[in-house]
Amino acid sequence: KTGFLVRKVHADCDGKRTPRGKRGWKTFYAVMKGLILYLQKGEYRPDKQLSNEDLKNAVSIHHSLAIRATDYHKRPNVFYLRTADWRVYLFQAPNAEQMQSWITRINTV
Ligand code: I3P
Repeated sequence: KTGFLVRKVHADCDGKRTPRGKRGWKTFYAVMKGLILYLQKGEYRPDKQLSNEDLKNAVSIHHSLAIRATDYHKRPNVFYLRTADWRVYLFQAPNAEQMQSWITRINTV
């Protein structure tokens, strides 16, 4: 599965609140490959190589949980992703259908 997602980092490893200055929303082209969600910055091309920064932004989906962010009202179509090492991301999908599709895809790998 692929598509544009806007990401906010809420908690780092072990659930520690991500500090100010690193909590802004950023747009990525997301590519789910096996148990990894790759987040590519910049213009999307199918043949584009992942940069070192892209690799750092990759999220391990193994034992993670995606859930609709019903308590977050500032943006629509947002879901939480909590990873096995207790990082927490918010992801905004382009529409409700895409949001649901990402949630299902992440939770059924
Ligand atoms: C954050 C940025 C986010 C905001 C967050 C800020 O600042 O403005 O958009 O989240 O608020 O800390 P920075 O880019 O300097 O990290 P919201 O859009 O959800 O308000 P927060 O600290 O209350 O999460």
